[in-house]
Amino acid sequence: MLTEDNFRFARQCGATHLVVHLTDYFSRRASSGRDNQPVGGEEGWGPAGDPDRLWTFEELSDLKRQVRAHGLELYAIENFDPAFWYDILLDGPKKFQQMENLKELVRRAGRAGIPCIGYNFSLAGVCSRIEGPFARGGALSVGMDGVDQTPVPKGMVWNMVVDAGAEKGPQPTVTTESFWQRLAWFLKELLPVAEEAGVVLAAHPDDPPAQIVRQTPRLVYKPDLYQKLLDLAPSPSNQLEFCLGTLAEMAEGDVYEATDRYSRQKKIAYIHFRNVRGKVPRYHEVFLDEGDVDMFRILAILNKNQYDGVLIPDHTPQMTCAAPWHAGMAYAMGFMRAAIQQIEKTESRNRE
Ligand SMILES: [Mn+2]
Repeated sequence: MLTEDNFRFARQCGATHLVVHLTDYFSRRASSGRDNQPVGGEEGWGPAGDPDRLWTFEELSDLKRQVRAHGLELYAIENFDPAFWYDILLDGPKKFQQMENLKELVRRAGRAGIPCIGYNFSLAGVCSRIEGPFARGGALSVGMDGVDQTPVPKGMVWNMVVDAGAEKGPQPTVTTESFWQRLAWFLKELLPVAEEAGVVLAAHPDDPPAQIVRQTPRLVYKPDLYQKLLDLAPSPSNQLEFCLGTLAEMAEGDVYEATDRYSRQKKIAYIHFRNVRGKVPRYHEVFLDEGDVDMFRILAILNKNQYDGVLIPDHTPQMTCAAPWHAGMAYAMGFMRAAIQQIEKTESRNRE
């Protein structure tokens, strides 16, 4: 989707910055529309990328330049390809080599002028979701109806196949405590390199935020656990990819309180601006103006705490027309632009 037309589309929607995915989660869906959200199943979304084909400095800086030529800034890369770091997540034999590769990627991003990389430290990744006409007017979106506890098979991480030749059978289980230790190792190794490269590592919470999904532990399934992640490795490069939709789905905690708490600490690298109805284990993703969350109240909290970072629409419901994804994004962007302009107008009136 990183095409000239889509850069123009983003600019026309009022975007100033881009967050891009360089992992092709959709390769298996090539025939059925590449721009919808996959929900996967027991086989996940399909094959991950090539572990030996790291994104090169040239690719990253070319993309940065291309984006800039359209009046936009490339702010962040979202997610490492599961092929690059699966043994870091699994504590497998290739974790040391894969960590060297991630360090190299972080250095390349820094050198290319990309200040942020989003990640989600998770074995099962985004999974256990259903798809249906859940948003207003029957717009197609995703949700959850009970937690999938089918074990993740060997050779799969983050809902993608990283080793097609892996023996059959479920992955061995891991405790929540030892999975936190894997995250601690990841941060201890990568954060010093990120600091030196001028790159922020931004953690997405677990989506969906259930405590155990597909028999794997989740680390950030309630708002307080974001604090645990921050306190685990104090560093200016240890920040959050703050997903409002996921936070609102959490069975415990309060999305407004969390927004206040983490924006006050200046720990939000960027925000996924998304609305939902319901909570884990039963919720639906919906349009920004019809969900449980008062998005204006969120923006007022961010404004009070002088948040000046990036906000992006997360996934949106698909709209019934020739370009369902684009229409959904344009609708979200229009809502966001209007809400932000409203706050700016009120601010300047208050100053007068
Ligand atoms: Mn998100």
